[in-house]
Amino acid sequence: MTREVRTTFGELREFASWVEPDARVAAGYGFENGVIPDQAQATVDSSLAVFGSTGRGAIVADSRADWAMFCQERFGLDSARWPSFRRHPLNDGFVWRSIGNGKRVLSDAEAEAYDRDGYVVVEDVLSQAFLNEVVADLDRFEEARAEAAKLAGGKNTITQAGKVTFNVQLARHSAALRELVALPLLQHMMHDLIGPNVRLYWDQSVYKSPHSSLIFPWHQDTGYTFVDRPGQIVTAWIALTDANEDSGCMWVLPGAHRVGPLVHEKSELGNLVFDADPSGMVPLPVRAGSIVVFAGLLPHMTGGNSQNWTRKALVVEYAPDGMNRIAIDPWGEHVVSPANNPHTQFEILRDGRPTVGR
Ligand SMILES: O=C(O)CCC(=O)C(=O)O
Repeated sequence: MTREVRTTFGELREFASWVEPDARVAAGYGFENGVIPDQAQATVDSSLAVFGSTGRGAIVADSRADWAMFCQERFGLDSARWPSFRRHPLNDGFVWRSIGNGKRVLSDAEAEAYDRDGYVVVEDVLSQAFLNEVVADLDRFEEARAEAAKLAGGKNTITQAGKVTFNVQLARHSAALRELVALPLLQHMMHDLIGPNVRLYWDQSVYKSPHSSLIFPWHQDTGYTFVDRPGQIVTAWIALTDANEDSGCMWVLPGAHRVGPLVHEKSELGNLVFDADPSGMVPLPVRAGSIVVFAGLLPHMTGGNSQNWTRKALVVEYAPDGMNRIAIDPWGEHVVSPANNPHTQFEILRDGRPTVGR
């Protein structure tokens, strides 16, 4: 059923990323000098298009995720295109900022894609020889992790023996991993996406066992710990083996990063942001050695692995130097702590210059 909501342009202008209609479009509606006054009447329909009161074509036909969230929160209008978004209580007026000028490695088209969709895929970055070196190191930690999970009755946090294992903050223990997280390509890409001062924020391996139907549910990487600069966290998901729809590749909801931090529910499988698969989800199958680079705010999930080999991936998150984590204590007070542990969150770029890996 089509629903419509009556409002004014003044109210629509409260949407922080509101873009004024082209002056010619506005003039075509009879608004003098192409300027639409705040008190002019408007209608928003269930496709989230905006119409002026003269009833001609749509003045705005934009259904970006942040606009969808504004319409959900303000008018109770749900769009067919987007899932229902539940804002994190600390997400007070988040606005997505586009990447500026002065890029080093991203082309304009890639920067535009990251801004619009929240991700770019960089194919075939790592040689098989280097992959072998990294995987050999990770496999050593993996055995210990799987053993610890077995001793804990098969489950240790979100690791489940024989199904999926997560091994966290290994860069401090492995020279190959330290080389990987500070590859010049990644350093320069983080310069383009984050800025001149960048730290490693988090790293973890994720192994999906053969014939494991476990999914890793829809979440934002910022959905585990709230941070004060969520729009600047960037994740590099590095495929250490091939990853496709049958072996547990990455799935994303393009464009949904623009809504900022969302509420996550805790589940056995991990924190989750949507109960059901959103209709706009897309798979990102990649060959071993490729990297999916995405915004820490982009909702994503991985599927099960029906193959007879282990799907291996490394998640590396980067953040601007100076970023803080914010937790809420039982008395409702904010507990602020800097994400700058020198062993696990070391700098990779200072004033635009690589600090490690050279
Ligand atoms: O590699 C996977 O299967 C899941 C990775 C992921 O989304 C994460 O660790 O946040």
